[in-house]
This record gives sequence, structure tokens and C-alpha cells, in this order.
Amino acid sequence: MSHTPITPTMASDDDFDTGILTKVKPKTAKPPLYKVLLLNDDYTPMEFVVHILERFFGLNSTAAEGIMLTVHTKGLAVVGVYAHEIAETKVTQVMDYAQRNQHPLQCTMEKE
Ligand code: TYC
Repeated sequence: MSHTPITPTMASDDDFDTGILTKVKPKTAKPPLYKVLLLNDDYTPMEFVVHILERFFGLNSTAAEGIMLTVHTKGLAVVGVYAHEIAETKVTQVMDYAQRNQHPLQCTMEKE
């Protein structure tokens, strides 16, 4: 039984010798993305949330105000979409900053 080696120049999805179908995965698959979510609460001041959105998510004051109001009225909003490590860093930065300022603001992430 002879097998043709799959090389970058000879990739195939079917092996005609064995009839076995094998998926050829592109090597440059995009990394999974994660949504960073901000949650509403009754105590964190609106100006503090706007400041967080400007400071850690690079939003201008108009966009930051709009997203803060979306969280306030709907309960939560996606504030950005990032690769895993970057999303984790954003969540940690927000949670640490909120805690240091004694606000109960919650920030979390979920796979897109
Ligand atoms: N609900 C808060 C208030 O009325 C404001 C707020 C907005 C808090 C967004 C958290 O993620 C948040 N002061």
C-alpha cells in the first residue's frame, strides 16, 4: 500500500488508494475571537464607566457615552472583540481599576 505524502505543494482532501477522506486544515487558521462584555450595576458612576471605555478601549467620548448608556439600559454590551490574551488583559485591567476605585463594575469575556 503506497501513500503519497501530503506536502504544502500537494495537499489533497481525498486519498484514492484507501478511499479515506481526510480534511486538509489550512495552516494559517485565524485565532478564535473573544467578546469583552461590560455589565450594568446600580452603583458604579456613569462618568467612571465612560472613563474606563476611553482609557482601556480607546473610545472617544461620544462612543464611550453611547456604549455606557447601552449597558445602563440593556444590562450589558460588547465593548470590543479581541484575541484571547488581549481580551483577558482588558478584563483584568477593567476589574483591577474598578476594584482600586471601590466600584462593583463587572467585566467579562466570552468566545464569539
Ligand atoms: N447603572 C449605573 C448608574 O446608574 C451606570 C452604569 C453603566 C454602571 C454601565 C455600570 O457597566 C455599567 N450609575
